Amino acid sequence: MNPSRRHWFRVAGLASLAPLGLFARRTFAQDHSGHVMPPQQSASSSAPASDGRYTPVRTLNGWTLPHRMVDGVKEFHLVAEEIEHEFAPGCRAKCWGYNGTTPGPTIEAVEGDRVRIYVTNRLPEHTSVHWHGLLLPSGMDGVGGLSQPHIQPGETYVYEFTLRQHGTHMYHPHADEMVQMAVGMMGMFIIHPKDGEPDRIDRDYAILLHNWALHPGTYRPDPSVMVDFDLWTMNSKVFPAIEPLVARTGERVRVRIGNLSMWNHPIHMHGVQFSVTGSDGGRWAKGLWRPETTEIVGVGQTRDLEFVAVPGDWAFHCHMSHHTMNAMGHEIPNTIGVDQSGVEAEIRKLLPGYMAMGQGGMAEHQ
Ligand SMILES: [Cu+2]
Repeated sequence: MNPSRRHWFRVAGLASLAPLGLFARRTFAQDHSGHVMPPQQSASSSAPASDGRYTPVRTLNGWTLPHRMVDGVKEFHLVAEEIEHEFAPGCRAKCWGYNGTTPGPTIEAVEGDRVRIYVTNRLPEHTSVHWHGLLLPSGMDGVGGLSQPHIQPGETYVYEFTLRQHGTHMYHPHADEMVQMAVGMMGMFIIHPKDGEPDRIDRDYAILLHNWALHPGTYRPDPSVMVDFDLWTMNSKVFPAIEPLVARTGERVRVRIGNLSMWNHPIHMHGVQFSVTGSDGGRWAKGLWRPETTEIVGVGQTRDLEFVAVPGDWAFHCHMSHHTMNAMGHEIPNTIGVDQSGVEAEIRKLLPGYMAMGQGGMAEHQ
């Protein structure tokens, strides 16, 4: 077992620290540095993330796609392309994403807006973009071969529709889905209610859940894997690279969670009871809200969790423990309780750098 394998065992998956109530001085401006931006957006990237009618969503470890106004239409430009992605320091892979990142940038708009979204394909194969959960004309639904021709490499396709709803939504290809989603092509699409919200939201966070089959010693996620994934991510990051949710005591916090992985995730929050207040069906009427401490976010679903921040450092994680810790390897011998003294030296003669691990449990990997 080489050192990098050992390091990979140390990265934890669907877990984040949520130091609620701790005031941390930090900027909430979206950082676009280093991302590939289409020329027409570079010229107008000063477009504010919010038009003043809502609290902008912050995508942890991610960013929000700037838009420009053209004759009353909000114009966005997504570029599908291969990228180099870092899940955590020392854990990198060739992935596919949008505008330089996985997940792609969050698209944010307001109910009633008309949006025009250019999609340029810089992948080696065709693609499309499906606006998951959005109510729109069939021809804008983005299913390659059904509602539109596929977008061929080098082509730019234009989607245009009016937002008839609000809620937490997602986007992803509906072309070679098994491959393109397995290697990171996805993003969130947030639509704020046009009439505002009865309870002011102080902090609005967006997290997209995913899983990856990045086998030890490989550099591209394996799209053929259906269940035994190696990495479980929040916004394509694993602990400790996942940014914390930060709030001041008493602030109202919303965490929007989308799931485009291949598993359902019971998302558990320490320290508070949250209310489930919305989904891709929109923001729910208050009579439908329910208090929980764990909410299953199923495959293809979104959920909005809201709470008032209390002081402390709190964990926020998927309760599938293999997802929390990142399983990495599968079908390996169970060495717990096995005396491995002397084995390491013997195996190192054949495999230099081999490290015996797991006699007392998995904690010695961490
Ligand atoms: Cu999970």
